[in-house]
Order: sequence, then C-alpha cells, then structure tokens
Amino acid sequence: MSGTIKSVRAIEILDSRGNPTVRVFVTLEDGTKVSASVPSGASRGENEAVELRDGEERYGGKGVRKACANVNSIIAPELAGLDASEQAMIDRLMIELDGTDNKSRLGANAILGVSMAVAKAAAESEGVELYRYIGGAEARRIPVPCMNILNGGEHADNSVDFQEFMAVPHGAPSFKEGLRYVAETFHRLKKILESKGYATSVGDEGGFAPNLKSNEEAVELIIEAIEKSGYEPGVDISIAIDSAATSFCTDKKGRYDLKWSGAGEMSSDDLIELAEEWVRKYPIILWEDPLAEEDWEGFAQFTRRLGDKIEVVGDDIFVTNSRFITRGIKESTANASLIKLNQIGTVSETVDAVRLCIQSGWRAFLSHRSGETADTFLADFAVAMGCGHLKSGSASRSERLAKYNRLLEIEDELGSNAQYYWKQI
Ligand code: 2PG
Ligand code: MG
Repeated sequence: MSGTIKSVRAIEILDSRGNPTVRVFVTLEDGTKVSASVPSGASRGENEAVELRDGEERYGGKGVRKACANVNSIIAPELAGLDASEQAMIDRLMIELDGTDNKSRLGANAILGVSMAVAKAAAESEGVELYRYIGGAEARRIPVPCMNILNGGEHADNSVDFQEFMAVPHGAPSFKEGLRYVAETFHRLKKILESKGYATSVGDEGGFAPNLKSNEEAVELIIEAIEKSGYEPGVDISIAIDSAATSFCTDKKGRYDLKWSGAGEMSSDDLIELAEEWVRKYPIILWEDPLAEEDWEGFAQFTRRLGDKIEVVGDDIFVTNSRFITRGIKESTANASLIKLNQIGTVSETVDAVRLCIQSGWRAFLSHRSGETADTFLADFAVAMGCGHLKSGSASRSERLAKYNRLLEIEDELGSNAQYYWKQI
C-alpha cells in the first residue's frame, strides 16, 4: 500500500517566542516525507488539552523532550504499518493510547504533531493539496483574514487590556484584495502611531503594542487608519475584538480588573454595557471572549444583548471541545466558537467541533496560537472546513504571514472557483 506509515519521529524545535515545541516527521513506505509543527498559546483556557512540558531546568521548565519521547517510543511503534489515510482511526488510537480525558499522559502537543503530520503525509502521497484532502472537492471558500493589528493583554507589555483588535476586510472582492486592504491599514496605523508619539514595536502576534490612554483609543486609531487608507469603516473593513477576558478576571463571580490600562474593577454587566456602547458607536462585527471562561451566565447575557448584531465567539470557554460547545449551544452562551487545533489535540476532533458548530447554526472561527511556527497547516485546514474566517495575527512576523501567504497560493490555484464572502450572523 503506497500510503503505509514507515516511521514517525519527533524533535524539539523552537516556536516564535523562542520556547520549545514539537515537530513531527512522518515517512511513508512510498518515500513521502513530511513534517508538522505544533503551536502554543499564552492566554490558555483551563480545560484545554494538556501541553506536556518537561518542568526541568532547561528552557525554564518549558522543554518538550518528554512529549517527543512519547511520540518516538509510544506512538511511533503503534503507527508503523498503518495506512496514513486512516486519519480518524489513527487519531482514536492515539486517544486510547493516552487514556486520559485531556491528553495529559502523552501530551496534546505530541498527539497533535502526529495527527497533523499523518494528514499531510496522506495528502502528499495521494498527490492532492492538503485543503482538498481534508475538505474534499467542495473546499473552495477562502477565509476572510481577521488581522490582529493592535495587541494588548497577555500578548504585549502595554496599557491595553483587550488582547486583540482585528481589521476584517469583509467588503473586499477576494482574499488577495482583502489581505491588501488590511495590510495597508496596518502600515497606515504605524504612521498614525508615530505621528502621535506612540511606540511602533509589535506584540506576540505582530500587531502594534503602544501604551494607549485607553482601550477605546485602540478602536479609534484603527478606524482612523482604515479611513486614511481609503476604505470605508463598516463597508470595506470592520473591527473584531478578542478581549481574552479570562486574563483579567479576578474571581469566579464575574469580577474583572482592567489592570493594564488602570481602568479598574468592572462587573460582567459593566463589560456588557461597554460592549453595547462600542457596538453602537463603531463598526464592530465580532467579539471573542468578552467575558471569562467561568462566566457562563455573563456570556449568555452578552449574547442575549448583542448576539443578533455581532458574532459572539467563545474561545477559553469552549476550548474547541465538543462537550463544552454542546453546552454552549444548549444554553445559547454564544453564537460561534473559536477553533484551535491544539486546544483539543487531534485533527479529527477539531473537524468534529467545526461540524458541530455548523450543524447547529453557529459559526466556527479558525485560529492560530500566539506562539507559532512556520507551519501552514491552519491555512489549508481553514479552506477545508469552509468556515469563512480565520485569524493569523498581523502583517508582520513570518510565522503569521506564512498562513496568509499560503491562502494566497490556494486562492490563486482555485482561480475562478475560489469563493470569498462574509456571512454575518
Ligand atoms: C487567542 C489566542 C490566539 P493564545 O486568545 O485567541 O490569538 O491567543 O494563543 O495566546 O491563546
Ligand atoms: Mg482568544
């Protein structure tokens, strides 16, 4: 059989923050050899699948030699001889080998690296592009790039509490043009920041990380950048926000401390009111993690008040886990879920989470992690799933651009078959 797995091997590499992560190589009997690298988050949900770290002195405890050893000595022997196109069976086998609820024995970083590399190997062996291998002949929708051009929260050392301010070029005619719209806005924002005496250094995801006077100023500056780039806010480009509110939640009772800006304590209600005011004033179309992962009630309240106007995305609260998404659907906690492969730890389970969203009338928002590599699996996966939007950071830092550039390639290859559109909730 041409797609038979010959060997699986993992090594420790470094991610975009200089922290260790796992790279897995899969070789097939037919000579196919591919690799896949695992990303890593900073603002992590409590219930994410476990990223196994060595906890030894080297790399400040962040080494992943144990995860690599688990691939090399536990997973690899089990996979040798199997057909790489048996993705669901291979993923299930690894879940069983791990035997825990959260992949804490072998490590989600070990398991996901293998899962992604197996998919890549099967695609390559069959001579089809990865997006087509996973998504089939219908895979042709290129996601709208939600570009995170201003960073705050745990992704930057500045005075902005909300983690991500994204420019969303939903009014563009194609991905290629959309990417240009927001890249131009990024460059314009730099000039505006310079003219106001703000720093133009960048955060973990390549967006600017200035010490602004308030969170709201971030939105105002982006609107100015959109206009000065010749685009119409709300028509060509709108704004998406990821508050990553778990990172400034002080207790489980819905208390928050906007500590970086010094805005002080707020309740869930205060945050919801603030969002309502912003949504009235500004062209905001999507809001992720407006409240913390424990604040299910606050989240549902947010969705009741704003869910018919904007896309409300749960990240830390759902952690790409069908169990939590199912609860969210039942309780109308949000109307969309963020989707991150390494939150759940296998390609098959991620596909399940996306399908669950789509079948329930929810949207699925594909995402990178703040710690990334040059791996472009996410870009192909986004097209395969046809979810219509993705976030991969800003127009700087090659690990962010690698995904956007791969999407340019895919759109080019699809030619007039490519689709690009925004569907508001
Ligand atoms: C998020 C992500 C990605 P991290 O919160 O959505 O932007 O950040 O990878 O640090 O969890
Ligand atoms: Mg998030």
